[in-house]
Amino acid sequence: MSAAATPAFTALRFDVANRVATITLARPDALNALTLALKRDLLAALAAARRDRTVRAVILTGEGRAFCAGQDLRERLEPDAAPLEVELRERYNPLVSAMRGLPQPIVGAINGVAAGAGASLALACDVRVAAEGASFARAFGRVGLVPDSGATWLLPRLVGAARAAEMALASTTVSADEALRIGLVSRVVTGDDLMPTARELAARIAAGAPTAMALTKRALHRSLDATWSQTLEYEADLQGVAGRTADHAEGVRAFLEKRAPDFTGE
Ligand code: T3D
Repeated sequence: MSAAATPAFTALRFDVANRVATITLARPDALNALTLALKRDLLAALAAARRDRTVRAVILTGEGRAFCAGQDLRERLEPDAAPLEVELRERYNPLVSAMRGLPQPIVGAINGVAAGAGASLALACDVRVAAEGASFARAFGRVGLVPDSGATWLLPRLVGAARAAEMALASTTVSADEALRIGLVSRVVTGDDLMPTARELAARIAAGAPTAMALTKRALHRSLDATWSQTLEYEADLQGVAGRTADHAEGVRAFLEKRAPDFTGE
């Protein structure tokens, strides 16, 4: 994609390098709380990543000491703020749906606290790696709200019903180490190692055949609410699609010729 086609972002940074798009929420003074501008930018950044055929994986992270503190509560107090249900249907739901529907897998580099809808953004990533000082705070209860942006669906599926209920109802904050123990993240590393680790994971994803990666993401998502037999059928359908790609043929040739495959996305 040419630089001219990249939208101008005011509340985040969007960089593409080595087939990986990095989206950095950039309102550090407000712990990257989600304003209208940031939500608009994030949706546009996901669309830009989707359009860019060179992008094979995405990293989502935050600038400063927080990943994202959820809805910007100052903006909520403005007289023309949309009713909550409208805000959810028109902004938050499209955002987390765009993350889940993005063909390229998303690595969440959880650099600090992820609270409220910020935690929901983290949950909507495909892979999560956390810095030692990061934490997950449901936060909704403290401001008299219910978990949203897919949290009540994703959380029990990721950590089980009992822990999800405790986090959601008792608004307990989960440290990075606890998040690793309960399966909310797959790795915890030092703050200095966070972005290198996220880039390494993204590079491993980017080295895969793009169609296979996109279909694998789709199958993993679909399995969360499908039966065993539906999953077997779905895997067979997707394997049929992957098996007809040039990348599959290239992968087999590369294996037999004892060399690294050159996947083109075809
Ligand atoms: O439209 C809709 O509302 C839809 C629904 C959305 C769902 C939600 O996301 S509801 C949940 C909203 N988020 C929260 O309730 C979290 C609020 N923040 C906190 O609880 C704490 O800030 C943290 C636990 C995340 C971190 O605490 P701490 O002590 O490390 O930092 P701090 O001092 O509280 O915050 C630092 C600054 O960030 C501070 O600004 P200041 O005083 O230095 O100018 C603080 O006001 C600001 N900030 C933090 N979170 C938000 C925020 N500003 C606006 N909105 C925030 N959510």
